[in-house]
Amino acid sequence: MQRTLAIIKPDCVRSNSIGAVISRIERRFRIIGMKMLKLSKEEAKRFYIVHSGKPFYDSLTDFMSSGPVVAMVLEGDNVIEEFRQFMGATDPKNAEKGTIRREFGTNIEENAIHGSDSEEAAGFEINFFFSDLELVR
Ligand code: 3AN
Repeated sequence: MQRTLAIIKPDCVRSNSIGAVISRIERRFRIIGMKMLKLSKEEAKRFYIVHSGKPFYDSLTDFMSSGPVVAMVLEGDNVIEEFRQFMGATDPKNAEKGTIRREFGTNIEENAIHGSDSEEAAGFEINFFFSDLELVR
């Protein structure tokens, strides 16, 4: 059994699309934890530390701390890869039809949703947002 960390990003919260996105997620995946919060700039920088050398790091962390997000933990066989497929490509204009980013994303930065890209990332990201007590067993 695998776990992944999903985040409904600030753009998607601002467009009042939380319900629509969660509804789609729960049709396909098992949600075992969920919370709404607003990251500070420093917290966003810590969360995205793997991108600290990239030219978009400052802008990305400004965006991710610009408003509330909804963080979720999903559990299932191969959930990391399946949820990545479900989100669609990073740039919404390259994302397949029917994916969350294609439907709800605005551009390569404001792309509606995040999903962990490996087991190592999922471990770090789940611990970042949730304690064991906050996950349904
Ligand atoms: P993904 O979320 O598809 O795994 P990553 O890990 O390459 O994409 O990038 C993390 C986040 O950084 C993306 N979700 C997006 O918000 C932002 N991002 C990625 N590439 C760019 C870029 N070229 N310009 C601006 N923001 C970007």
